[in-house]
Amino acid sequence: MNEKAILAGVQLNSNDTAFDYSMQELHELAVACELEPVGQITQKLPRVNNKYVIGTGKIDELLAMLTEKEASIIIFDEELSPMQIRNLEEKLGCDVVDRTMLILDIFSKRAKTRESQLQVEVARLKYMLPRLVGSRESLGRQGGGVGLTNRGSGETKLELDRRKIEERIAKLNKELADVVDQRHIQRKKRQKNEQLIVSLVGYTNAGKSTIMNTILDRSDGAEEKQVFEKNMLFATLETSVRHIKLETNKEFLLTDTVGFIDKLPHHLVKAFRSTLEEVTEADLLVHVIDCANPNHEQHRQLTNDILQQIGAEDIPMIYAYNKADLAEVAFPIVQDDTIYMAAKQSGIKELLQLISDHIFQNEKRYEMKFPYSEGQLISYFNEHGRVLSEEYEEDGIRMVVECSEKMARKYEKFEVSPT
Ligand SMILES: Nc1nc2c(ncn2[C@@H]2O[C@H](COP(=O)(O)OP(=O)(O)OP(=O)(O)O)[C@@H](O)[C@H]2O)c(=O)[nH]1
Ligand SMILES: [Mg+2]
Repeated sequence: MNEKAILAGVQLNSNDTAFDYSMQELHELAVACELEPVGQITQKLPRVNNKYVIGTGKIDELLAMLTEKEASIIIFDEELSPMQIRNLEEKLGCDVVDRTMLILDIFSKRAKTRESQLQVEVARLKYMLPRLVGSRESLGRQGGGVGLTNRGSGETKLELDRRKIEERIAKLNKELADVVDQRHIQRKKRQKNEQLIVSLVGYTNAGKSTIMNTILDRSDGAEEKQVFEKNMLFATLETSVRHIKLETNKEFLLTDTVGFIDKLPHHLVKAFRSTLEEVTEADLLVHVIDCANPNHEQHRQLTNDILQQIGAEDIPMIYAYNKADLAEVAFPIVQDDTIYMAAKQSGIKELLQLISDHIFQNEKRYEMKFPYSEGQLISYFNEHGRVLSEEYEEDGIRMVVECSEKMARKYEKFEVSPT
């Protein structure tokens, strides 16, 4: 049976819908952590109470609710200071956690690749570090309290003093650097192939992985290539890359990325920056938005802010307003660089057309001549550029191909100068 939890939040100056939505999201985060939210306490305040976050009157209400609902944990929507956690736990006699801890917990449970595991571990330790202040007792509680996975292991964490944690962070960072190097090598290989890269980006649960899978279905449909999609926050934690070949024989690489969320712990933003690096190398971004979500405009802005932070703001972008079937919007409709669609019903064909219009717009026809000794290049062009015609001549093959400028530039020396 899942542990029962009560959600708590302070409404500062945000409007009602944004606040309600944030609490709703906290609910979903709690469920994703295998907790069962059984009640909620909110309060409008001009600013957060330093000592107890909420006012003392509300604390009494919380105490009553704890007993009535038999809950054993309280989750605050705002990031709590070490002091606040200690004060609240003393006063309420139960575990107190915040949104950041939930997110760290979800990430640590779902991280699959060595890289993301290392990233999450570093983020957790960094979050823990400033919380190792105060009495020995609180040190143990705090250490154990970071992330729900480790709850109860306070005893062992007690021995980890500040320096040891710092050493561990340094060690993990070193290992992380090696893993990232490895990935860079992989990526270089891809670049060598001059492949065009399209990245799906956007808020968590918008439908990025679903769009990827639907495109894969149309491409060659191999089951094992499908990525994980689910109606839960942070279904995807790793970037996956898939090769897409269109009916027109044109090709590109499609990457699915980790979704963004409001109030993402900044240690995690930093930790995931390297995963998101791939995004900065894309030739085109497809920004997926759940248009049935009442807060989609905020999600759009937040995603654009993060894209700017990671240096991806100059990459051309198209907007895919997904889940139009759940909103009162007609679909599929394409307006300039925006498409309204429903990944599970229709619009994928139109989306692919829009993607093609962007990434293949630089494609031109080139006439090339390859000596017979360049057999590999000949098959390379057959696979990757589209060969419109070929003529076998004495000293080589003369081909008219349609390919990107990027690719043509690389094989410039084989180009037949127009006479
Ligand atoms: N009704 C409807 N549901 C959709 C549509 N597209 C995706 N979904 C559902 O939305 C949920 C989330 O989809 P995902 O593809 O996992 O979302 P994501 O953007 O990859 O999410 P993260 O990996 O968490 O960032 C799933 O339950 C999908 O079945 C759509 O067009 N209409
Ligand atoms: Mg996903």
